Amino acid sequence: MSRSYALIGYASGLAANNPGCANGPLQLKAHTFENVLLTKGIKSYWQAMLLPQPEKTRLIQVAQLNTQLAMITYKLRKQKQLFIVMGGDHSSAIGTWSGLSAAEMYAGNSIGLIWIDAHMDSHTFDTTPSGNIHGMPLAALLGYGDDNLTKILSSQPKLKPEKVSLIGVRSFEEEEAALLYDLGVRIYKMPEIKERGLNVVLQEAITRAKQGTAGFGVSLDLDGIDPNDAPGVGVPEPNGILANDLCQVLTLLRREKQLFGIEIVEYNPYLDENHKTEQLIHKIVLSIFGD
Ligand SMILES: [Mn+2]
Repeated sequence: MSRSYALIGYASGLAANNPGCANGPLQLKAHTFENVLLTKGIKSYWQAMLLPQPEKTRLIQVAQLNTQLAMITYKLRKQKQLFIVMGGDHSSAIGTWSGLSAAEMYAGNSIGLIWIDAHMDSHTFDTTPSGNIHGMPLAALLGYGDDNLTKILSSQPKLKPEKVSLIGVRSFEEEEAALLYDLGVRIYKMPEIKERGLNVVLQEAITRAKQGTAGFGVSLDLDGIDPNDAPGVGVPEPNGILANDLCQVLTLLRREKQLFGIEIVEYNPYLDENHKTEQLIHKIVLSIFGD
């Protein structure tokens, strides 16, 4: 086992309804996340801990932070270095996947993405009821929304809709659904997951993400998981994916040489119960990158 993983903390909750998730990566680092992973045979190191800087508007703060993040994942991909981004709110996806996509774009390649979430995260400023940017990252990556969010490292859309799958959806607004269905993003809502099984669904999503692409990533919003199993999130939605089921099927990713990096977001330590969500994060990383 010689592989090691670059850890990047996105210590910001500026784009969320509850800013406490800013402390998620800081708490993981304070509790020596890298040592916990090492006891499970996974080598990692902290590459960066990104903190928001004072700017005129929240939008500019989020855009600047994600530009920093994109430059990091861009470089890591060029070095063929696998990474784990720890949020922070889900606006981090804009930076994480803009960087990865830009790194492949110049060679004419695209990337796939598997997005696990209770929500669609596909609003723009024209449709959002809350104004929270963490409800917009998937739209931004597909090329829709404010230029500050859609043009990071490249003016091109960062994702091709037919290479994107959304898993675990159970709460969304009509405008988001209209955008994603029009574009042809594959959406697996909870009834389909229950009917066909999470294993089949993830296998389909992996196939979609890697066929005709250079490789793919996974963006995991912890609110995709049932709140009984992952209470430490800002926007809990009942009737989610069971943590045990998820960890079991995520082991499908262990054999995937085209998996370039993952992102685990919306961990809010203030809302956690006896470190349940924190320990689940350890288990998720082990499921994906363990032996
Ligand atoms: Mn999300």
